[in-house]
Amino acid sequence: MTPPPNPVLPRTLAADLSTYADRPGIPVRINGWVHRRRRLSGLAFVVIRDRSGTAQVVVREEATLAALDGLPEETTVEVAGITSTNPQAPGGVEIVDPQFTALTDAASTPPIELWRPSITAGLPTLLDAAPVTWRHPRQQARWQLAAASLHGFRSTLDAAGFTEVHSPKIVESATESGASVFEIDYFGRPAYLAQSPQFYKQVLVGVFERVYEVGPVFRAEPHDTVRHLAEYVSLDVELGFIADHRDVVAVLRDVVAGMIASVHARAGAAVRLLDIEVPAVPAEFPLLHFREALEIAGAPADEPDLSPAHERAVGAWGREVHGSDFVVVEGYPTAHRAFYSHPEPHDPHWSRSFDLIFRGVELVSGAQRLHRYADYVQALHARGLPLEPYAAYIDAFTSGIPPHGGFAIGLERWTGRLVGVDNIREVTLFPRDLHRLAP
Ligand code: AMO
Repeated sequence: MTPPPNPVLPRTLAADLSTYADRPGIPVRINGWVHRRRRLSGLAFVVIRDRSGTAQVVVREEATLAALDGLPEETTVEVAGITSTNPQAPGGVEIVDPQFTALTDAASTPPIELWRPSITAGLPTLLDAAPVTWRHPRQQARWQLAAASLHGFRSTLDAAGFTEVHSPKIVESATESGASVFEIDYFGRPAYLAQSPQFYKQVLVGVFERVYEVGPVFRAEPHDTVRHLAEYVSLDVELGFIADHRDVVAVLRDVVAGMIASVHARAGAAVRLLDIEVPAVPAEFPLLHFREALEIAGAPADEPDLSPAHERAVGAWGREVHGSDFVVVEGYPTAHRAFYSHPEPHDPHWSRSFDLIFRGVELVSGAQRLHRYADYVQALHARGLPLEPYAAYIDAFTSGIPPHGGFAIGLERWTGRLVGVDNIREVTLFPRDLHRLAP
């Protein structure tokens, strides 16, 4: 019979064992996963992993050595033992004279050896066994970068007078006309999974003036690409009383700077473990007109949009000419942006829209929006779109919505570029795509 978990000693986190460096001989309790067992003759080292890092436990007693056979890697355990100074151990302190208590049944063999410093398994293996493979310290570090970025996004906007909102994900019309939409059966009538919070964030400017939302959005992407998912996390921002889209770009710059600051402040260990280069954020993003971007990319002047190859060329230009990982391209052709985009008043062929290219990949789309009811009616009409599915949305523009604009950052693209992986599935906890619905 194993003794019951020891409730008397408070739990110590692995990372906090270092505080015992000058206090050997103190009883401590840690909880975690068996990360690795290493048997030598008459002795074993057991590495325990918890949310803070790893701790080394040294086993010498016969019965405990024998018990280790029943505690394979990934079993969760409680370990009560005594602190001992050892410069070789993580934090300079290890635990000796341990007593192990299994908190679960013996774990089955993980699909990858989580204790190895690097991961050699291919992406399908990582994704198929995601609940376990995310435990690898390098995988955890990737998500820690995303989590720190989310914190920076929120705290920057909170400090700038924005209100966090949540909008419905079951909606009655498509918002992003170019992208495919998932249709669902909503109590016997058709509805859709929201492609973005676009309409809601705009009408909420009429309430709060400045809003943001962090949430899932859905795109029925029929293509298998390394930068598209069927469900992703959209970081949406919308603000009122702007002069034009440049005011929105200025907020975007501060938001990105806040995300980077938070990565340094909250995910420094992840940055070091993954050895990534965290970008510097310039005081202003280098900015190109769409026409200039086409020229730089060597594309014909009548191209309607930037292809991935064009974006890479623009990204290379930003690095070479401005030493910046970020470039804003503004003034995309109005006809090829969403109907809610504001045209340039003096030359309506071009729009007051923009994209942010981060390390050669489109990370953000944004724009000044139309804010007058009559302009919406005209824009929908010009595109041959019916008014009726948009009625609930555009009616709001009869009730005083100020000139406004906003943007959306794709979280997975952000983390992917930060870490330097080509496929955004590598930084998505449980990706959804054409082929994947589980885990
Ligand atoms: P857009 O459709 O360009 O704009 O999306 C904004 C950003 O979201 C990311 N993104 C994706 N990430 C993963 N998989 C996808 N299928 C996918 N599609 C888009 C990209 C992209 O730049 N309503 C507008 C935003 C706005 O104007 O405020 C919109 O959704 O990083």
